[in-house]
Amino acid sequence: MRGQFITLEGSEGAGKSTNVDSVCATLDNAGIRYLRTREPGGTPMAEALRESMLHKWEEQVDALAELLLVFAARAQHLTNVIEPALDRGQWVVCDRFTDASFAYQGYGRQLDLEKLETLESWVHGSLQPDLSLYLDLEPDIAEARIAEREKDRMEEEQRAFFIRVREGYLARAKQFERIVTINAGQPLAAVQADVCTAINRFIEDSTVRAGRDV
Ligand code: Z5A
Repeated sequence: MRGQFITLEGSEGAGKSTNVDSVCATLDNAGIRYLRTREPGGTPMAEALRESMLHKWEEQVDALAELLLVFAARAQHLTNVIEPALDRGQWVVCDRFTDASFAYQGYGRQLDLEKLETLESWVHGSLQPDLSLYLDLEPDIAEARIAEREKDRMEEEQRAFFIRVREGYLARAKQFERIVTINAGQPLAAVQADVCTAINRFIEDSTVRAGRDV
């Protein structure tokens, strides 16, 4: 039986790293075997592309070059890690995936969405996450949460950029049923409870689907 593909999305400060832990703890409790990974990254070469993408270069970084870097990393990650794991029947929990490219490069950088759709079908064909949790947070709250940490090239963007990124995520959440929006502005325990509920519901539904397929 093929594994299920779960992704976590949200802008910086929304609590993705913290909540990936909650997703994994919920899968552990259910006795589900999974692989935890992230984008950009997840393989040695894809991690090197991530470093390059987030580095504060002295030259201007072209938006298309940025987009191609994340998709190059994704191609490497899909072929070497994600697809083999799903084929082995392992579930995959991935911190960000292609919804982030639409939000950051499509809406944030205002690149042509059709170009993104072309790359998406070229790089991952019909593969899509089975469930995506989108942690939604107002950019000003997000900014306050990460105020103390050292910022990478993306995190140094202006508020208007992050407002567009959020619009991008919200638009995709409206468009795709697989995306469950969670209010990341709540106290952490409440966000974690929502994450846990969404994952348990998904486990139940996939058990029912698997029973039907037998
Ligand atoms: N990127 C892209 O442009 N295109 C793509 O296709 C892909 C990615 C895949 C790296 O991502 C960058 O790559 C990212 C988008 C771009 N750039 N930006 N900006 P990343 O996922 O590795 O990096 P990140 O967005 O900075 O996320 P993070 O560090 O992994 O997590 P986080 O969302 O900021 O959450 P956190 O570290 O768990 O929480 C932040 C702080 O808030 C921390 O102190 C927590 O204790 C606190 N927190 C968390 N939840 C709460 C609640 N509920 N209440 C109060 N405080 C909280």
